[in-house]
Amino acid sequence: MKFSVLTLFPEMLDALSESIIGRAIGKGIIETEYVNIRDYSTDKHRRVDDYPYGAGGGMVMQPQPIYDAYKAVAGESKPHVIYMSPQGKTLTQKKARELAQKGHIVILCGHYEGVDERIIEEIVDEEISIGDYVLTGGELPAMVLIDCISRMIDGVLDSQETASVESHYDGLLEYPQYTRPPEFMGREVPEILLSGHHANIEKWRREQSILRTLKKRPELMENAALTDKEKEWLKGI
Ligand code: 4G1
Repeated sequence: MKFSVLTLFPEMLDALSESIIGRAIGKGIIETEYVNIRDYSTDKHRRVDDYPYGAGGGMVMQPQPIYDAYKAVAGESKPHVIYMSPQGKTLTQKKARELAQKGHIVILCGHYEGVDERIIEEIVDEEISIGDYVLTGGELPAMVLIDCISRMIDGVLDSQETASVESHYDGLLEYPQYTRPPEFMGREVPEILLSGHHANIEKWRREQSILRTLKKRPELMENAALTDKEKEWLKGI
């Protein structure tokens, strides 16, 4: 998988090279390129933004430098183009899994008041948001998207990590985790975890996952993968 990011702040994306993604880049499973849109400005002062028609304040990213940067990374092929935008559908694990099947993804990051609408019409296949809050630019959202998609690509996670994702990603929150020491500030690790009885531990963890999802994020219960037995058990609570 190749990710091409069109941005005014390419250095921000360098942080991705740390951790899991850095390892995948090293292995050659993932390729990244960060293209500075400003390098494609034809303006003598390298400007990439201008005042919005109709006034209203703020600045808008001009279409020409973005289009030329896109042409430079697209080459002859037709990559999948995503605009990180508050107007997009919120990113989900399902969407990340789907995008992990693409071969080349181009990600456009906005700044100021966003991009000229015509660039969205001309090159963008879909808009994706990472959530409903105000940010300065699309770079942090692009990094979130790349991290999330990369973890779904074959060979990025080792078999243990993949098993852990698969067993945990059933739409439920994770069960509580504990490590040493057995007592901290007078708080003890639940006895069952020290029992060594694996079947009981699995059952307890599953119950904890369901109960804390119900308590902390009840809206997730709609799409959670529960067995008929678990649904019956829940009715009793
Ligand atoms: C109106 C948040 C504006 C922000 C309403 C999540 C946010 C890109 C994202 C904004 C951005 C809301 C994202 C806002 C983002 C142009 C440049 C858009 C930065 C910009 C809820 C500013 N996921 N925000 N506008 O933050 O790009 O992807």
